[in-house]
Amino acid sequence: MNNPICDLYKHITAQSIIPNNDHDTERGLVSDSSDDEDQTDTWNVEEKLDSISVSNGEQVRESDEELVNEKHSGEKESSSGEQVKEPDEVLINEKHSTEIGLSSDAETLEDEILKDIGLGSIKQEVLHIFKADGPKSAVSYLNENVSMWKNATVRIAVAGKSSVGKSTFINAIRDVNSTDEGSANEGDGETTLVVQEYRHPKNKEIIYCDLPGYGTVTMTRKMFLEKVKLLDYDLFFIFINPVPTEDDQWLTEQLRKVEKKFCFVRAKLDLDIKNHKKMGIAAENVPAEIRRTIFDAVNDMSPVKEDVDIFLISNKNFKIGDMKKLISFIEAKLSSLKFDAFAFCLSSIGKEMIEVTYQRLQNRISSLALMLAWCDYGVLNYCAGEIDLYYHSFGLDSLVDDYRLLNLRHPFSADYIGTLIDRLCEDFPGILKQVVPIYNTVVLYRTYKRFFEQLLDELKDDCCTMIAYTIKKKLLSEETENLQ
Ligand SMILES: Nc1nc2c(ncn2[C@@H]2O[C@H](COP(=O)(O)OP(=O)(O)OP(=O)(O)O)[C@@H](O)[C@H]2O)c(=O)[nH]1
Ligand SMILES: [Mg+2]
Repeated sequence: MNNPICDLYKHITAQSIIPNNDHDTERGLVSDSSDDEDQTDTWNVEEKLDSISVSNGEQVRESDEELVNEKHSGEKESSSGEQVKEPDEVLINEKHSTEIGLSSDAETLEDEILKDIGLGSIKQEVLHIFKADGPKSAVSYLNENVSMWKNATVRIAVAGKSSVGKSTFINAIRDVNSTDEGSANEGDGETTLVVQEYRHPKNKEIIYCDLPGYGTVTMTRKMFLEKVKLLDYDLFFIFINPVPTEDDQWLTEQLRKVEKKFCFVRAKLDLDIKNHKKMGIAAENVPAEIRRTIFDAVNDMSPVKEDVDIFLISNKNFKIGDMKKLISFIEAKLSSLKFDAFAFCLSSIGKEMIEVTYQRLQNRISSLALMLAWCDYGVLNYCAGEIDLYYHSFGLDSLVDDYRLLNLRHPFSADYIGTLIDRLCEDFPGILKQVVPIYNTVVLYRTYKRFFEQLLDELKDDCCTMIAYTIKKKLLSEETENLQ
């Protein structure tokens, strides 16, 4: 059977093997970071992989005995709650299984696939393709499954009258400051007559479109419909304040006609809470009151009493109000593919959003691991690409100087990603001495899964540390500005 060990083997022989003495699991996948190296390199997969193929060193393990005696810490629970075997233990079991032959591999793999909830609805399909057309076809299918989000375009229309917070929202959700290049002008009160597109800095295919105002002399409803092609958008956020206008209501009718999803968004909740506090009304009662006022207005205007989704948020602080619910609404309305692309750009806007990004990345691991286990070439490229995606999605690839202060587990640099890949290679011990003639697919599958699950958990922790630090730094600079 073909397997990626050929690639890993090439990689191992090309690198001098890092002594294994300190690779305990307390600090995670890699226990130490090389402080002297330039950690600010821009990561380039091709470059790194080129550097991997430079040959030197040939330190190998001495004996089978050494392999079996190697330190391991017994069974371990993966983030999905499943019991995962340590590689050495798996290896020993597999060694036994190679003595009795590899015929059980296919059966064990089938069991493994069927019980893996991470594969979701595709498990039957994958098995069918594997059995009918072999591992190559299964790899193509899985590759498409994990890569398709890259082709997704998400267009979110942001509509509403002037000063309701559209531009501020478009900046905040993209983690763009009002002074940054590509930011939407906040508070200028200039009504735009064209659709203005704002692309996400992390993924240019996530596009927020600031729609022109409607129902004015310069932009009649008819002109609006000519200019704005409603079918071009995945979702519509209609910003309102304090309640929807008749023009907003008219827009919802147009959207219903063409079966486009929309919701009302009411920003500035922070201001409402502040103002109500001054009047002696408890903060926790404010959202319910605002919501009731909006529902009353909607019901008065609309002859058809339909449920409408309303989200109360603060563009100045996404922790306040319904931002998480708004994200769940987006998840429910977008295809899974599009939501992946959307979620991979979310983590930088707050700790609550990190979880969304994390979940979507975690959902990929089973498909990825199975693909790698069946893959017979390009494994290192896939692994590097996945690691790169984690760093990028968690915003950990743009750290410049500050990370040194944060003591992150996996500080970003091209060299460091090479070290992570080295560690993955070390998860296949004994290969150089051919203690095990061949790794079976189940071992590979479990090992890849465990590696990516652990790395993802640790990078999520790094992301939380970084976001907490960024928020603290921002608050400090605001305080300093206020004092001046
Ligand atoms: N406190 C607070 N202020 C907000 C919030 N959202 C927007 N603002 C402020 O409200 C003002 C108007 O916001 P914009 O985002 O420019 O409004 P807009 O809907 O884009 O307005 P036009 O471009 O004129 O259509 C700005 O001064 C913002 O700083 C919010 O959630 N909280
Ligand atoms: Mg604006």
